[in-house]
Amino acid sequence: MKPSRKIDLSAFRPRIERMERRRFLKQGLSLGALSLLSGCTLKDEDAVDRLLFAMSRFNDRVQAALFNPSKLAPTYSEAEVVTPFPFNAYYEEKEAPVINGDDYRLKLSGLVADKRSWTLGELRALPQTSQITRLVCVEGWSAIGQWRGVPFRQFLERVGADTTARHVGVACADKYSTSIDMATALHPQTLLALDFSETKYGYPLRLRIPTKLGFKNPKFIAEIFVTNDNPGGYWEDKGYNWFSGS
Ligand SMILES: Nc1nc2c(c(=O)[nH]1)N[C@H]1C(S)=C(S)[C@@H](COP(=O)(O)O)O[C@H]1N2
Ligand SMILES: [Mo]
Repeated sequence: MKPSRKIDLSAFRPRIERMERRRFLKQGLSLGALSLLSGCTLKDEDAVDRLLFAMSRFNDRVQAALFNPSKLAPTYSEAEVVTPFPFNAYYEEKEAPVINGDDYRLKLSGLVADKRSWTLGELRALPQTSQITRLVCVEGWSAIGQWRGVPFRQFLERVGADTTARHVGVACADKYSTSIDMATALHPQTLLALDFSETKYGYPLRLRIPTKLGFKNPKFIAEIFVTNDNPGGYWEDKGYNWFSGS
C-alpha cells in the first residue's frame, strides 16, 4: 500500500509548539507549505524534527540579521512597576539558590583579555544605570520591573572581551545557562544587573536584556564567557528559538 501523504498535525503539535509554532504561523508558513518548500513528505517524525530544527536555525540567522542594535525596548514610569514581581525559574521559588555576596566572584573565560574574576564591590564601583522595562516570559505573562547595574557593553569593553566574537554565554549557580548574540550583548539596554527587589530574582548578579524573552535573562550568574561557538542553553537545548528577541 502507498504510504499516506496526509499529515496528522496533532501528532506533531507538541514538537511544533516547542519550536515556536506561532512564529511559523505568523510568517504564513504552515507545515504544508514547509513540505512544499523542502520537498519533504514529512511522513516520518525524524524528518520533521530535522526540518523544524533547520528552520529554527535559519530563523535565528534571519532574526539576528534583522536585529537593530540601536532600537530601544519601551521604558516605563516608576508608578508602573509591578510589586511583588512575578518569580520564574525551572524549579519552585523556594529552591532558588541563596548565594553569599561576600565571597562571590564573577568568573570570566573564553575570548576575554583580562580573565581576572570580579567581586561585588568591584562591580559596584563601575558606573551604574537603571532601567524600567517589561520582562516577557514565553509562558504567557509579562511584568514591568526596575533593574540597576552596569551597562553590559561597558563591562565587556572593560575586560577586553573580543566584541567581534559571535556569542556571549552565561553559566548560572542553579545549573541554568543561556547565551546571546554579540549585537544584543552590546545593545545599550543590556544590563549586568546588581540591584533588584529580592534575592530570588538572581542575587547577586543577573543579565537584564529587555530586547530578549525572559528565559534569555539569566539570574544567579556564576560565569560569563565569550565564544564563536553557539553555547546554547537550558531552554535553547530543549528547542526554544535561540534568538528569541526583537
Ligand atoms: N538562573 C536562572 N535564570 C533564569 C531562569 C532560571 O530558571 N534560572 N529562568 C528564566 C525565565 S524562563 C524567566 S521568565 C526569568 C524570570 O525572571 P524573574 O524571576 O525575575 O521573573 O528568568 C530567567 N532566568
Ligand atoms: Mo520564562
